[in-house]
Amino acid sequence: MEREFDTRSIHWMEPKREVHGSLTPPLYLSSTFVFPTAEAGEARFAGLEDGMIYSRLGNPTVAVLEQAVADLEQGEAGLAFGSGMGAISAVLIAMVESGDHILCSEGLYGCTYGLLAMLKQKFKVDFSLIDMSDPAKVAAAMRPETKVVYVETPINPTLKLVDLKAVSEIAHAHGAQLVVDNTFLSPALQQPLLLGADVVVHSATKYLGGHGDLIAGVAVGRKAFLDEVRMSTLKDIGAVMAPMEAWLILRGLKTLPVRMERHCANAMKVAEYLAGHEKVTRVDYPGLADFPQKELAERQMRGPGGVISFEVATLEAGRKVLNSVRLAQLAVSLGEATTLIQHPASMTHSVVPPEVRREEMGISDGLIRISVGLEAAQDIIADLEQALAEI
Ligand code: 3LM
Repeated sequence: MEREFDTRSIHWMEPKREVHGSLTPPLYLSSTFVFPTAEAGEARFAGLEDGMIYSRLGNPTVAVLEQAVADLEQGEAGLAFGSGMGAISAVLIAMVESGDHILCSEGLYGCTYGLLAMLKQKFKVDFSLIDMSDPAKVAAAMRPETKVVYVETPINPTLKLVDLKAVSEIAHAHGAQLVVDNTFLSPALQQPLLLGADVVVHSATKYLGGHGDLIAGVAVGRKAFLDEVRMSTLKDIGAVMAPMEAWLILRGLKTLPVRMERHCANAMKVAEYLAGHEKVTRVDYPGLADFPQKELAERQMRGPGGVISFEVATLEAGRKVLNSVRLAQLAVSLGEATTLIQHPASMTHSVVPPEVRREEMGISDGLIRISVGLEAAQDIIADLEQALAEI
């Protein structure tokens, strides 16, 4: 019988417990691996024999992490990277060539936008951002040269959602692949491969690791495709995950479902508090009763996640809030135990040209993003209460 997600997030080690029966995975801090014979070395390079070669091409500790995340995302294989951007760039570069087009959700993490702008300028790979709330608009925006549909859902930082099942059907009908950035929810709350996505990418820096102590990325999808990425864009561009990072993420995975439950419960309380505050003019959070895509959130996600965006009347008022918090930490990143608060327009999305940011992505200058942590909800609320009182 297939075990439940909460069990699988802890019991990924058993078949691999080869050294001394160690409960946790051995940490192989080795850059290279000794071949038993010249013939074995040759066979490993030719892909005719399994076995380690060099830690840029694979590492036993990293391999445990790749398998564990693939299992949680219900994919055939996983591939680890030195950062979320390492995963996103390697996957996209492996999928496209000059003259191709990438169709994207209207909002994207700032550096993902930066990568696409660079691919367009230097390598003639075009991209467009479109509102995907109506699948008909996605179908209309597909071009003959569209090879990839690239989606964040929920979108960083506006929390708008994309219907993955509908969009995957459109992408496949046009011969394109769907890549989904699942960073904001983690596989505990959303499993895009089961909804038709071809590849899932993660900034493992966030909820997968969960403790704000590392930078890492993972991609999950079909084994044949990820083998190709491993031996091309990962191997030759080289954004590899270090074994220590893999080990720390494996430790984080054991508490992923429990952490996500608490992130969601805390964020729900904070969002409801913010929604009722007279100085808060807008709150975006998929768990709120009046969230515009409520039906989709309930159909596609197992929980609304831990990130909330909200607005206050002016940019100056927003700065006041950021400078007045005491418990929440004024920092970018998200998905860790500590509550983090930041200003997308001047921080995470500052690389996006202001007109694209405001008009296409819907990120107003007054928008504040909060990654609700695992502290007691009443303490997070009390902190926001005193900070909002400073306006
Ligand atoms: C942030 N985000 O604060 P790394 N995909 C998504 C992300 O949110 C991120 C990445 C990929 C933030 C980082 S801003 C300088 C700090 C949806 C990162 C990239 O390469 O692991 O950082 O992941 O929103």
